[in-house]
Amino acid sequence: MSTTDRELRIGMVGYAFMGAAHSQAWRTVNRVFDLPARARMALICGRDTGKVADAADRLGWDAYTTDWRDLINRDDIDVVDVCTPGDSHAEIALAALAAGKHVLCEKPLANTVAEARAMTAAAETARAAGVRSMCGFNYRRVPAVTMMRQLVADGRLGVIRHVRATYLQDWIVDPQFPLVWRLQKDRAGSGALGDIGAHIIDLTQFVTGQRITGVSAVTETFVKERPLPAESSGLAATVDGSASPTGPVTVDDAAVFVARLDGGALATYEASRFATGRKNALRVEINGSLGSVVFDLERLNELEFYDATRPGAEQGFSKILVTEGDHPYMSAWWPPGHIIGYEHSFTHEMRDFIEAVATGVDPAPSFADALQVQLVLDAVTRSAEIGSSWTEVEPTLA
Ligand code: SOE
Repeated sequence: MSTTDRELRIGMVGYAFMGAAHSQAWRTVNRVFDLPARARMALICGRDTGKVADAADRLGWDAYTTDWRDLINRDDIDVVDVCTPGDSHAEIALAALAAGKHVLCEKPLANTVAEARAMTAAAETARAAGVRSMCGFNYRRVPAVTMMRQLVADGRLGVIRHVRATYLQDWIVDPQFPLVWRLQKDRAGSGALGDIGAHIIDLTQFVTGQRITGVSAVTETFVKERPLPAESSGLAATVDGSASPTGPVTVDDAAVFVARLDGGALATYEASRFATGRKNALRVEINGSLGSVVFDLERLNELEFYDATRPGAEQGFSKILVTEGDHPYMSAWWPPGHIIGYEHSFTHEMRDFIEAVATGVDPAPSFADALQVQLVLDAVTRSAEIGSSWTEVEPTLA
C-alpha cells in the first residue's frame, strides 16, 4: 500500500515471542498504512546460529547475524529494535543510540532505575542529532484504548476519581513449570510486576493523563524453587524429567498495590501470574464524575461506557464496538464490525514509530515516559520490602 521510496532499514535483536510479534508488525505495516517511509526487514540477530537462521527465514528477514554489535555497527541499518530479555536492553540501546540508530525498545525499558536513567539521558543527547527512541508499550495502540484516552481528554468522564487495573495470567501456576528467564531477577528485573504490571501502569497513566505519585504495595513469590529448564522459548519451556535440578525464583509472582495519581484519583493495581484460568486478562476501569469507561483486553474491540449526563431512564453501561472507520487506526483495516486482534497493537506501534522517525518528530512513549514507569515499579518494590509503607515515586529528573 505504501507509496514511498524512502526506506528505513530495521535491525532487530531477539526472535522469541516479542521478536515474532514485532516481525509480524514490520511485515504488515506498510501493506496496511500509507506511510512516509517503508520498513525493510534487513537484519535479525540472535546468539544461536541455527535458531536465528530459522527465525530469519520464518519471520521474513533478509539476513541474520549472531552478534548484536555487528548489527549496530552496520551503515545499512537505520533502526534497532530491541526484543531481548531486560538484562540486555540498556547495553544494546545505549550502543545503538551512540551509533546514531533510532531505537525501539521493548518494555519494561530496563531492569533498574539506574539503567533507565542512563538510557533516557542517552536518548535525550541523541535526539539533538535527530535520533528518535521509543519504548514498546503496545497496548496504548489498541484502538479502544486510544479511544478511551480521547474520551477522558474530551472531558466525557469529568473529574477522574478511581482507576482500577488488573493484569492477570496463569502460565506459571504449576510448581513444576521451569525457571525460565522471566523468573530470574538478574535477567528480568522483576516478575509479574515489571512484565505485566508495567503495562497497566503505562496504560492507566496514558489514558488518564495523570501520573502515579505514591504507592503502598505487597508482592509475593508463591513458588520459591523451580526445576531448571531444558529448553525454553517465549512463554513455553520443558524440563529434563523429574530429577531435574532446581533453582530459586528471584522475582515476584504477584504484585498488588494502591496508588495516588497527581490529578487526585485513587487507584488499585493487581498483576499476577497465578490467577488460575486468566490467560492474558488485562482490564481497566475508570470512574469519573460524569461517567465511567471499561476496557478488557479479552474483548479488545469493545469499550463499555457509562454516561451519567444521559437522562436517568436511559442510563446504564453501553457497549461501543470500536471498529468504525473514524475510530483510531481502524480506517486502514476492515469494514465496520470486522474485528482486529492482539497483533494489530504492534502493527499500530510500528506505524506510529515509522511516521515519527520519517517526519522528524518524537514518538511516544519516550524513554523518559518509560523511565517514569520504571520509577513506579521501583517504588512498588521498595514499598513491599518495607512492609507496604507509603512510598513516594521518585521524580524523573533526579
Ligand atoms: C508475558 O507475560 C507477556 O508476553 C508480556 O511480556 C507481554 O508484554 C504481554 O503483552 C503479554 O504477556
